[in-house]
Amino acid sequence: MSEDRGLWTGLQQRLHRALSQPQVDDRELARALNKAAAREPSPVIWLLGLAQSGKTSIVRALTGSSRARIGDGFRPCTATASIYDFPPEVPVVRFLDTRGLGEVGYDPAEDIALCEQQSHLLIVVVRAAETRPKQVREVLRKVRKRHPDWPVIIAQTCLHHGYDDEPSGHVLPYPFADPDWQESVPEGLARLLLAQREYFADLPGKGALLWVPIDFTLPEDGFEPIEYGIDALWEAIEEAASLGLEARLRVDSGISDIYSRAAHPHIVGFSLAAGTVGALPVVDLALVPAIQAGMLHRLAGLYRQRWTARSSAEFLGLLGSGFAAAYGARMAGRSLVKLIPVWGQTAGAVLGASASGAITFALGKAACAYLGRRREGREVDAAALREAYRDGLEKGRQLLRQRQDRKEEP
Ligand SMILES: Nc1nc2c(ncn2[C@@H]2O[C@H](COP(=O)(O)OP(=O)(O)OP(=O)(O)O)[C@@H](O)[C@H]2O)c(=O)[nH]1
Ligand SMILES: [Mg+2]
Repeated sequence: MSEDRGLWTGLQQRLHRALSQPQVDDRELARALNKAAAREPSPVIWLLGLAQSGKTSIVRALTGSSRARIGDGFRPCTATASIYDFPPEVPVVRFLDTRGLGEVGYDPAEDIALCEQQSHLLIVVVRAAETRPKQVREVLRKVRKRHPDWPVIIAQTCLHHGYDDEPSGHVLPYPFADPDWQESVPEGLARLLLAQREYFADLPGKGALLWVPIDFTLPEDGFEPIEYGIDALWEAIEEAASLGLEARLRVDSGISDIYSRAAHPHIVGFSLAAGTVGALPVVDLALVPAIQAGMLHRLAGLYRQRWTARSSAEFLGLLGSGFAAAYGARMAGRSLVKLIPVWGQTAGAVLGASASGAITFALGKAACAYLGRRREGREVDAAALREAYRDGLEKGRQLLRQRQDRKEEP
């Protein structure tokens, strides 16, 4: 255990050193992130739907990023599909958008193959008013033949186009989880949704088909809420793939500060990367401080600030010395050793992953507390910072544990 303590102290010293530089070593950071991405590729969500069916709107709602940024971020990855990494530098999720679907003779083989290489989730996107989407059904048939077990979410979009003529808002509370939903929604809409479900009824395969009616409108459309059905979509995503995506992308609704909301998925991405390179061989642990320093610089950017050597000194000073070492020792001494009876390679790997990831997450959350105060021109309070750090350790540990648990699932 004393060896462990030495290890963590060493890492902390490296972090101090990395942070005393005015800039991040971008090459080192890229090397670390690439290594992490190669070892632990992020899940892909495949959005299958015709042009203008609402695919980008789903990406926007799930990630909270702007339409323009999403548009700029998509890059071609197969002959007929493009991919959007979110967040771009440290993706916690990737969205595959099949451009070729509307074209005659579109062959989904290559897109299917890409999804097969990585953990995946298929979301079919169809406008509710389109009751017989033939092309989509044909492609889905091919996918299900090849992968009868893949669960599929079918998002039925643009619901209000199916509302009756007199002006009416969305039915609230969201009724579609209720088995008798037909009785509470406008008749015309119920007819459309059921017709569409019937049209897909004879698909091959036995994986679940999860139907999720949604309406993601613009504020000027005058519908409330503008992301109608988003909770149901999240639920379906977790049910279909248990990727833990909601925790990775969505911040507690209690946190209204837009900066810390925007920072959250970045912190998750850097923490998962640190967790991956922290999982042995020990030589790669040396990459963890590079990732942490990179994260602090990027977070400062999100808060429209610069992370300087002075920020580092102030931040680490307020955080108190020995934060990582103490944590490493605590982890080694307690929870994990109890969980894993034979202290061996596995334990070391899990410890390295969990601790590196959790510490990174905690540093990120503490940095948000620091940057948020500084942005408002307020004095930074050490107690608040340490509290954010402590809380972050716990949440970060959960995040890493969830990933570990998923890997151990049969
Ligand atoms: N009312 C409503 N409008 C939607 C919904 N989803 C998308 N839209 C609107 O429909 C249009 C197309 O939506 P996008 O999300 O860009 O659709 P897309 O599938 O990405 O389209 P392409 O990129 O052209 O293939 C936009 O004007 C959206 O604002 C929805 O659920 N309800
Ligand atoms: Mg689009």
